[in-house]
Amino acid sequence: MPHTPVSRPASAAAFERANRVIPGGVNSPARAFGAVGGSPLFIARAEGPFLFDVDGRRYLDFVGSWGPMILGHAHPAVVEAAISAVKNGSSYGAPCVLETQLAEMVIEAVPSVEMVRFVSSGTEATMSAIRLARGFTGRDLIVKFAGCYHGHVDSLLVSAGSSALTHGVPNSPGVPSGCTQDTLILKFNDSAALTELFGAKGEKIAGVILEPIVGNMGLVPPTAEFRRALRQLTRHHGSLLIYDEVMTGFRLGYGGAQVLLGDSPDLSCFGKIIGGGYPVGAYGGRAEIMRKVMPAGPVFQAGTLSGNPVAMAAGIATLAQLKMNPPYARLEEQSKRLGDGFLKAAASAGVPVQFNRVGSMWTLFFTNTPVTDLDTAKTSDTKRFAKFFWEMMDRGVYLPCSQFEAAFTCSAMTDDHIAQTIIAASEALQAVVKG
Ligand code: HOZ
Repeated sequence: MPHTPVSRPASAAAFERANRVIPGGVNSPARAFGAVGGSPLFIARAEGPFLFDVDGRRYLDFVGSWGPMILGHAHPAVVEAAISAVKNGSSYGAPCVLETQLAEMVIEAVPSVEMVRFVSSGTEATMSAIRLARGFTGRDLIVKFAGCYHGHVDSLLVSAGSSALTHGVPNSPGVPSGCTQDTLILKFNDSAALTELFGAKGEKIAGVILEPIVGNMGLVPPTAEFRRALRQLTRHHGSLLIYDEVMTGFRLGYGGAQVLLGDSPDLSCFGKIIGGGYPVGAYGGRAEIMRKVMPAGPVFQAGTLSGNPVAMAAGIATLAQLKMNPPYARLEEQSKRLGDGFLKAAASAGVPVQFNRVGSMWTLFFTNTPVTDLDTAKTSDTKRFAKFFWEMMDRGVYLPCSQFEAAFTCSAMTDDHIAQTIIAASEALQAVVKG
């Protein structure tokens, strides 16, 4: 089907205006379209599987606010819960029962978590988890993997994925070398390097943090051997294994990646879905570790808006929906169909691609090299990705604006939406070949 590039004057004007008062016009670089060029969409509203921009155009949304919107936008049960919570006041700076209720739901769903502490973002969750790992073990070293992104914590902003990678600053200026000198970087899925590092420094390693299924260099699953090595080595050396499930938590099954994989980390970080679209983070794990957190123990961590009642209510409503009416089997089936359609379309257009997927998280990489870590992710043709991105946008499909971000299918999508997306992708891939 022939198509003319779409202009979006209202978004372009809104971006220009924002650029005058907000650095880069956005409040998080992932949104800036830096890797694909042009102006980001300015969103007027969202409903179900759709975003509506300020130009009045509608898009099928495969970003879902970078993960939280598994039920689609403005799900009636979540809206109702948030409205009734906000009517009771927006923030108390004092405990409320909603916090305990959400904590109980997380603990019930995730066997490795016996106690949980709520914070306000994924960044806060990972920052607090590594502080706790250090406080608990009395050691300093933290191991992370190239291409994994754990928010913008100073000590973890090394070889970082997500927008740090997209914008070419995997090690940001402004982070003093003193903050990162105790962070050791390894290649994801490299069990041999992990074994060697633990052989040399195991007794000094406080913890190993990873996205168990990575979303922040595009979707990259772990090998079984890598996961086994992680658990065995950390256990043997008394280091804590920390799963950053900010993206995967309650996304890849009720609980998260660890429930899907049958893994048992010592600490886990959550965010996104457990706040139902409101600002939330959480970290949790075995009670003996969590009892070191102040005021139960000496490891300091605090926050005025931590356990915010509106966010708690939205999180409770979201988890209740996911438990009562689990969407996971259907998301798996639809996302698989989408991937099969993309692969068929790419083959017929003659575009080499890899489709990496676990459940409803996926990435179409523009490379003929299987993607298993950051180096292989970087073999992708990002120019082809950018062309594909805009061709999809112009056909009403909103994808993550970087090759190095996972896309998300949501439960509000119908079989027709999946079929329309495959048709859009076939046309877009033909356009990619023409350049
Ligand atoms: N953590 C999100 C997915 N990579 C990005 C969100 C953001 O940085 O705005």
